[in-house]
Amino acid sequence: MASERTLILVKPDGVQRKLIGTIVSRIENKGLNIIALKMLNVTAELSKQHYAEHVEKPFYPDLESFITSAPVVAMIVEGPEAVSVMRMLIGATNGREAAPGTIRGDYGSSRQMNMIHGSDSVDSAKREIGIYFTDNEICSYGVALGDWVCA
Ligand code: YYY
Ligand code: MG
Repeated sequence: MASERTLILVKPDGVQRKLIGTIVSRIENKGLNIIALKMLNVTAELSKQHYAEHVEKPFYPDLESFITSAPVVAMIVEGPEAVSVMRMLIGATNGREAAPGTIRGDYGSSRQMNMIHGSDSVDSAKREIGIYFTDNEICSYGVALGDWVCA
């Protein structure tokens, strides 16, 4: 089981709706490690870097307006198969289609305002982590309970 890192954002709607703690709790309860965390304002330039695969799509202008509209919380989450585990916790893109029990399924009913971003592959995660964090902002550490939670 490979340990992976993934880039997670609590998006502007998640921050505005006071869901930072709820989302952090879900990640911690799952047994994954948060190894970097900060609040920041996403600029238009940062948005274009992050969402490079979507920049030419019709929904991109609205996505950029939304993601730059208020602060986000960026995190790096580490653990066994962290990329796919976080995508499962997050749920489908559209909150109306996301399964109950997932973060998007439990808290949202919007396709655009879906509260949380998670990298979709190990390669995307590496790229996105490099956009949001410098090496000296990352604190990788072990936890004594790790073998009991994620073995
Ligand atoms: O990875 P994920 O966030 O689940 O979806 P993506 O297909 O990568 O799209 C990124 C982001 O763009 C999505 O979270 C909502 C928004 N979006 C949209 O507003 N309208 C669409 N038709 C597709 C995506
Ligand atoms: Mg995506």
